[in-house]
Amino acid sequence: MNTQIKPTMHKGRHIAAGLSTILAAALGISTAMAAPLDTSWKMATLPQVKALLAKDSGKVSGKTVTYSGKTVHVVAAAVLPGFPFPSFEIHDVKNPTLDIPAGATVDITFINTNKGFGHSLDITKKGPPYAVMPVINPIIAGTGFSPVPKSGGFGYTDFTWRPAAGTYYYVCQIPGHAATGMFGKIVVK
Ligand SMILES: [Cu+2]
Repeated sequence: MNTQIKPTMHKGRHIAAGLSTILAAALGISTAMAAPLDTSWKMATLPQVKALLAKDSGKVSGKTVTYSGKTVHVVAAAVLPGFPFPSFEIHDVKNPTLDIPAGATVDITFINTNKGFGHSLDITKKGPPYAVMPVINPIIAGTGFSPVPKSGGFGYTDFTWRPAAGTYYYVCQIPGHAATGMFGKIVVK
């Protein structure tokens, strides 16, 4: 039995490694500036960050950002200058509620603009309160921990999410951040 299982596992690993290489090449991902063990983060200057933020496809009304269409683009920053630490911002609204139509494909871009601090944007069905050491389970989609921004460069990454109708939360999983308010609600209906 062992002799059959071992080669199969080996083969699976090789296929996985090959696929990620192909994907990285197809998406034009540069590994040169990314954090170790994670090749999905790209780097932007502040003007590039502002251009990315302007691509959010939602419309703001109070503390809610409403999206429409079959493909929506959410662009969130972590702690823009002038906002209280720790927080997310979309269209300069702190931790807004996102209203997303059911059936939409959601492209999410997350940019960490908070020099010296890591953040994440991860999606879960688990609502607040969150513990200081968050063990938020399960995470449905998200970025995982960002690189820590240094002078002049901010890490950003994208992921695609196809949610079923329901209520979700976007949270930062760096210890203490969700517990002190770094989260927001997502309503898909
Ligand atoms: Cu955070």
